[in-house]
Amino acid sequence: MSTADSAMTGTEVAASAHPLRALSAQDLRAHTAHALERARKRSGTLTDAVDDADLVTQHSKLMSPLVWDLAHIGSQEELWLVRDVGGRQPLRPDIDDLYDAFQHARADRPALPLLGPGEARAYVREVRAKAFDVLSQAPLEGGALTDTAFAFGMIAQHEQQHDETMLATHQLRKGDPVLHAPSPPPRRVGAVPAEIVVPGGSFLMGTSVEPWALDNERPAHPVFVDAFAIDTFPVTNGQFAAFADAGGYQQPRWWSEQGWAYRTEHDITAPRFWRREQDAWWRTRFGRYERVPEAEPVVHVSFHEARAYAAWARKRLPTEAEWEKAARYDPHTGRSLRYPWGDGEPTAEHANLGQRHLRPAEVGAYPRGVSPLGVHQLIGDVWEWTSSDFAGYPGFTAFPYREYSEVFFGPGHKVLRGGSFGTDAVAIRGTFRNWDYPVRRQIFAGFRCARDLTPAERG
Ligand code: AVJ
Ligand code: FE
Repeated sequence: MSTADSAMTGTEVAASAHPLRALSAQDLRAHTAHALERARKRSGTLTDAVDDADLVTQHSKLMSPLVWDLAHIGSQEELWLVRDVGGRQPLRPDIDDLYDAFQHARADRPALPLLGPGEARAYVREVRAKAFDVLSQAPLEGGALTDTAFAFGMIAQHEQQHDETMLATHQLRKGDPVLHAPSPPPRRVGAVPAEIVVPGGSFLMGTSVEPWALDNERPAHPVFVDAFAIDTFPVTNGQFAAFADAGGYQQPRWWSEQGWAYRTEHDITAPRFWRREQDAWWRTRFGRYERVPEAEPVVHVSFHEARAYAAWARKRLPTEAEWEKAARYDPHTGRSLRYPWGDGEPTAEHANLGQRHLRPAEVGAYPRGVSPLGVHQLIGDVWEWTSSDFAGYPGFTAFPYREYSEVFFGPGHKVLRGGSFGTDAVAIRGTFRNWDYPVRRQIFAGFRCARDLTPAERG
């Protein structure tokens, strides 16, 4: 960007000030190895929690057997790190096709001649040993794949993304609890306004300097966003229950045509995993049956349900640009931050991430995660549906493969932002973009509302 543009539309973190770029080659290798090890520890937790029979079972037509995710994690690591970056011989060229997500739909994967649990575990171990060997020798600058260890960061994110998918499979599985974690912190902020006004004007969306950002987050580009109001917190279970109890699921006027057709066809009357008992809503959560906690963000709602709630509340969903401006824009400097709280990496004090807890935290639980404008819990807890279709930014170039993002661009997928309690820190940023079909509910998705300003508020 030219200096004149920067002055008008703000900048992002200086490339030289980026925490990863400031590291020595040795420290960057250690940081990268740690990210890969953290992902592998989590994959172990998710797959060791159940027996072998369970690992090869399909718990839902929407999901793969856990053993498929595990070997697919290894297969991608082999393709990118061992073969591509490392230039090494393939370990298992014979299984490439089985673990190519584009060759076989999730529903068909159990019928494939997959590696068994023991074979899959041995395979990912062998791949990892080779990948670490490649990491110890690869130059971490120069080529686009190796620059700042990009491909290694991409693979750590890929494993964490599948770990979140496996966590969603756990939520769908029947039976007693097998995953355990402490409760998240309670609300820790006092009275705050219900909505925050975001001033109109340009801000810098996306990134051109974030070393491990994926292709769809690039490049940074100025976007004009009109003044609007956004909810301080994600919509809670208590608020969403009010919509359901007021007959929101029975009244077509709150729904889009597509949403109403979907609601009717599947007879949807509440968020997935909820059940109405005599006088209260209950839910199943990783094998536990419990009262729906009012103060937590609602989770397991589709885009269509989110949109209907917003219409009922006389609001709307934010666009993706609005969400990102609320999260990153610092009105004091005009700069776009890496995270709502600043440019520093997420800690346990900033956000509910990384499966440290098996649920979203109450709204107000993360005072240190607040954005400069005063918006809370944009990162962590629940993915947030936006009203935007998934599309490439101006100047988008697919990298390193079209099948990560580009083949999903179009009106069929809606963008989700911010990550959930099941998203690892390596796989979320202020610029990170997730996407899914508007009917999906098994993901850890909720939402917050936005609205246009009234003429009086515009002044
Ligand atoms: C970005 C979460 C939509 O899981 O489908 C995993 C990530 N891409 N393997 C997905 C991904 C290839 C992707 N999402
Ligand atoms: Fe994948």
